[in-house]
Amino acid sequence: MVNFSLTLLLLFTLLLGHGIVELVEASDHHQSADPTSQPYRTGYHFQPAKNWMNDPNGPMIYKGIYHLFYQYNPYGAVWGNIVWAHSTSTDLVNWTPHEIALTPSDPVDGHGCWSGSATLLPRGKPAILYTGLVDSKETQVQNLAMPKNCSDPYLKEWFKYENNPILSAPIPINATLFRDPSTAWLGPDQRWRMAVGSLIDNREGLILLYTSKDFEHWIKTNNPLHSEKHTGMWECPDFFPVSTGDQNGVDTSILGPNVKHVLKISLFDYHRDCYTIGTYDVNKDKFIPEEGKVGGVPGLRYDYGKFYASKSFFDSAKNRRILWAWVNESSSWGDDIKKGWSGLQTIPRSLWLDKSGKQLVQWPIVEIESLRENQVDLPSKFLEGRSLLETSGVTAAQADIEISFEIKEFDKAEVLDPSWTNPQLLCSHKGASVESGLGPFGLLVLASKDLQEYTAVFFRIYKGQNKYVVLMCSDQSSSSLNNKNDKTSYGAFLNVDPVHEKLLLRSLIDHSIVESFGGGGKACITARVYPILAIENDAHLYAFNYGNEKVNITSLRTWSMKKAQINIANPIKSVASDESDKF
Ligand code: DQQ
Repeated sequence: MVNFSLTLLLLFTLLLGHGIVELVEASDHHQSADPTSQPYRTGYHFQPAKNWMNDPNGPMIYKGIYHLFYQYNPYGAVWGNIVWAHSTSTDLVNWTPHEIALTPSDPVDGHGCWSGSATLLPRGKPAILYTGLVDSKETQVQNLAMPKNCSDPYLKEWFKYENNPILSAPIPINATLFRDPSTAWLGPDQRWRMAVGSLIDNREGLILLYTSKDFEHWIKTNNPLHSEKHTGMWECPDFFPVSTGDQNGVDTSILGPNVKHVLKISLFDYHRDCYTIGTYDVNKDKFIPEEGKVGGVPGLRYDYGKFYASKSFFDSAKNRRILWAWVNESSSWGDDIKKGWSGLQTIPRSLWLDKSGKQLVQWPIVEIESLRENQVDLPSKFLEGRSLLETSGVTAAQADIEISFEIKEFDKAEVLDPSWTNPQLLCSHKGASVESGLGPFGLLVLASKDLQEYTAVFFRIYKGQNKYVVLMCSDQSSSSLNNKNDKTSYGAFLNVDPVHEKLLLRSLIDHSIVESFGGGGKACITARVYPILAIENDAHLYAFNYGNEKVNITSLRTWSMKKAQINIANPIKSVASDESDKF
């Protein structure tokens, strides 16, 4: 196999000498790096000031304020001592930290306050359902918590319902495999429904369903909402309707002919978030997938990279459904402890049903564009085979880039072997270093000047049996000279027709995270990378084409991203009120 770094390095020197590599300069203005920041700390992704963070919990909008709770270890940068930490925002971009919302207390959650969800009850009153760990054996129960003061839009203080737990594991469920209550939805019979993740008979993942008239007393339905054999434990279920007519989100309780339902589960054994689109029969309380299996591998995934334990909520202020997910580190525990923190949340994504009705589409919330500055535009141009194009004038370590490719000649496309059905495997066999007829072409991000380090996000086009097949990859194999990191390559087949459609790619680059959206959000891949050379102002950004056939860049637009104010302000004091809320 060709050593791509070396090849690109030689190619780069050669082409630069011949004036073939262009430097796209729009402005001399560079955002100066914050000298106090660590190279891997992000500028606009949600993370606590320090320590460990995992799942997003209970996202909601209440009295115009966005809330995000999250699984947090107050004492260190590794998982443990789990509480519900809490932050709020008015724009989903800048976040203010609050006091911890839920801390362990015997007997209902003395060993941990694990994941759960928020539900807005009639008259808008919020309630949290979460998993409590009652002993050191990880016995799990479900608990209810309510705000102490509903007139406080920041919902700073919470109390636990006096009759907790509201649920213990039913026979024959193993009580250590019973967790993560979903946002509840209200049926036409005026009963609430709540989904809980579980496992039976060793390998059958399932979603237990409970109903309640008053949100306090819950009864298990006879059948699970859905189950599948040989899939392992299902964590963090999310169940919600999506509109079939437009991109608007809908409230979690909406039923009817204009919606389909989405069931998302987090597959514990594979550490991936899978979903299926289907119909929900509210009378039988059954979810019927339209196609395939929710726990199938390969199946539909929100993100084909590092992305887990996601949770969505309906943003009634802007009529959209927003998705959050935990992005774990790819570094060693030792390095996490040294840097003092671990875990990010994705940029919140709007999510809707694709026109085909067969998959979801995701796109970073529009508010994130308020951080864009120093726009650099490149007019349409051909990128010859085996060439590079640098985009300068932006802070390449903290940037947003959108590129669009058009393909005119398909003759050189490699034939797709019918046995190549696993895109991730294909991307790891055919990384950015392997040239072919049509591709790889895409972006080299967080790249060092000499290309010893880079993360490659790219497309390859194959000749399938009766159509062209587009593969999207995120190749981390050369992302860092530090070999202790997990550098797995990720991949997805992208459901676009390159003959009639442009190939769109957007990447949000933020020091140690690269979130990429292919085909306008039809396939998403998130990667964590820790370059040693390509940090701060030494990071570079290139468009590249390592295939034999030229491709046309129809547009290339790049922005520096400003730093967001995330969890650095002092906690907001709760709004004084005489009102003492009871459930
Ligand atoms: N994380 C939580 C659990 C959940 C898991 C514990 C998913 O409730 O199942 O921190 O990452």
